[in-house]
Order: sequence, then C-alpha cells, then structure tokens
Amino acid sequence: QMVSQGWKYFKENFYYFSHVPKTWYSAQQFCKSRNSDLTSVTSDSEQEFLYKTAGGIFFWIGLTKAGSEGEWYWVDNTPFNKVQSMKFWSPGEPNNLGNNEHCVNLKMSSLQSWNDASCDHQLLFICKRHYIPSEQ
Ligand code: 2F8
Ligand code: CA
Repeated sequence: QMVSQGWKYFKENFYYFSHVPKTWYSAQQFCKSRNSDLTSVTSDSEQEFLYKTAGGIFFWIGLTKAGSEGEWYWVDNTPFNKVQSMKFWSPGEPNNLGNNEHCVNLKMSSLQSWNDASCDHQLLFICKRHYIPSEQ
C-alpha cells in the first residue's frame, strides 16, 4: 500500500522523497498529514540510504534550531547527538550564512552531506514514518 504511493522501506521505517518543493515548515506539515515527520538521521547506514536515494539533489531533513541558544534538534523528537552527527555535515557547515540558516538539507552525495540553509527556501524533502511489520 505505502510502497505503491512512493514510500521506500529501509530498516523499520518508510521514507517518502517528495517530488514537489516546499519551505521547511510546509514540508513538515505535509509529512505530519501523512503520519510522518521530516526525517531524522541517526546512523551511517541511514545517512547512506538517504544520500544515495537523493541522488545529489537537495532535500530538506528534520533538523532545525530551537531557542535563543540555537541548539539543533530533530523535529521527530529523536535526541540529537551532536558528537556522533559531526561527520554528517558538509565541510565548512553549518555556517549560518547571513545569520539566517536554521534548517538543514542533504546537499552532497556523501556521508558528509548536510548544509544549513534558510528555512524559507523551497526544496524537495524526505518524510520518515516508523513501521515494524510485527507491530501491525
Ligand atoms: O558554500 C556553502 C554555502 O553555499 C550556499 O551559499 C552560497 C548555501 N546557501 C543556500 O543553500 C541557500 C549556504 O548555506 C552554504 O553554506
Ligand atoms: Ca550553510
């Protein structure tokens, strides 16, 4: 059912790679309407699955900044591991260009692929939805 609607299964989650660009917040609203969130990334294998499927095209992921301290957090409430996530940033990122880059996309086809960018940009995006067959 979900596969026929374009969702891809990887390690107990379904992922939806959009074909229509949206701002980061509109993308998250779309994901919510499909019982999902913009994707978190918590392992090398997940990062590899995502950048390979993205194929060098920019996609929003579910990482954004909160509060006056500007700490990164995952919109799906997965705890953000700053140390383990260091290797996923593109070289020189995050650079908060123009003091206005508070949302993150997959930019490069590489383990080091994340870039912070303005949340107002319209980009393709990736939703993630937990799914374990035995739970159904
Ligand atoms: O060189 C990295 C730099 O490239 C762009 O700015 C020129 C990106 N801007 C957007 O994607 C909007 C920066 O985020 C990025 O750091
Ligand atoms: Ca940047």
